[in-house]
Amino acid sequence: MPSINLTIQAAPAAACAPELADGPWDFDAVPGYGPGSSMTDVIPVGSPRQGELPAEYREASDAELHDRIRAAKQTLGDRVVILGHFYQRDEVVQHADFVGDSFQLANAAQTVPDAEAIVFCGVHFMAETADILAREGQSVILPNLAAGCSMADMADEDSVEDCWAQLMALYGDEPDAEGRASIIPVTYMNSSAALKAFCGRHGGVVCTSSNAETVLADAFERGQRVLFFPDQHLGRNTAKRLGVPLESMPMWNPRTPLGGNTAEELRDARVILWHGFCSVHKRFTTAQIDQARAEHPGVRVIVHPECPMDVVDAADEAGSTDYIRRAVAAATEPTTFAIGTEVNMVNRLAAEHPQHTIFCLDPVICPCSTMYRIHPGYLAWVLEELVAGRVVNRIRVDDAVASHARVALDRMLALRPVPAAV
Ligand code: CIZ
Repeated sequence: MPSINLTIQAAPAAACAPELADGPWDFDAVPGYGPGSSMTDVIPVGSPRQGELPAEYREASDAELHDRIRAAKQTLGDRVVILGHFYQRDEVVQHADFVGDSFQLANAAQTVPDAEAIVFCGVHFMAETADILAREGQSVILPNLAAGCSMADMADEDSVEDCWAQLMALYGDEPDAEGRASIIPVTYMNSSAALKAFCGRHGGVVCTSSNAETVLADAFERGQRVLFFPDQHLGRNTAKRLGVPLESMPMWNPRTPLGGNTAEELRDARVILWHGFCSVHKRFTTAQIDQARAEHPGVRVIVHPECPMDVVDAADEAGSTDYIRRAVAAATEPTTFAIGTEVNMVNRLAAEHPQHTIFCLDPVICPCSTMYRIHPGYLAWVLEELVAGRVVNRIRVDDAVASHARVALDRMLALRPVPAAV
């Protein structure tokens, strides 16, 4: 199957940015998320930057890099486990021991107890989660430190603390007559370890896109309101499914007093939505769905719940990456699927299920720009460093942060376990 890299080299006009044909080291030196879906998002000052990749990796051919990755992996054996996120490019995923969503992968690493190193081919918050769940003595490695997540970066710890202080001043921290807290913080898995720890400290919880409904329903039983961050769309789509009216879901704009709301609006709120979004899923529109339906009568449209509400409402189904993967695998008759999620995952599903017609709802190839930074050159480098006895690009979460974050993760797991990686 052609990888994103090859597709772009073959048809640059169909890509959203011509720099996608360059190696990531060409834009690693420049501030910003790099070409792709989040290229216009503002990168926070102080975001990790990747140092220069040694020339031998930048200059190696694709074939040489793959040979070197395979050889290093063979030398390391069970001492290393490579995790590939669903959104990762195929040139990298072909070397992964497990493919899955972020939480599935963090758990999958624990099924290889002899692994001293977990190489996470995903983005920064995913490597942090893997480190939180890793056993003593395991190192989690992110092959390119500049692989962040623009959505996770939209909710930084200081802004959330500031928001919380304003909400506490408004609501107080006394429970109501039924014992419900004034507000419960819920963070999406796509957030920093510091925010997961914030939730752990304040009676809050983590959710994934597969269990958001269960987690929110439980938070409504324990609290009068929910502060949901960082993805407004997952929060809105999920709360709407639970019957919360849109007028009870004000948006919180950080650095604006009361998030840009009146005290009365916030008192009446059921869910306060953080002003964050995923730049990949924000690209999907109802016009694309209309076009898919016009061109492919009978098409089954499945979108991710990080898409805007009108897109989720116009689709036939909405669900997490794992839901989408299982829905396609379960279709017994040849089916046409139009899928609203990251293009690498959609192309992989199309290659794995040739009996179906599967295409991405967005006709312009615009991959997740931060995932895209994990190039085989970086993977070869971190593995060969391990062979030489050196751990580079280690992601470490401070012990105190990790223990509070684990509280919020455990609250989530007590509600509903997450399915395993493949
Ligand atoms: O948690 C993940 O890996 C992401 C980014 C989404 C999902 O639906 O799995």
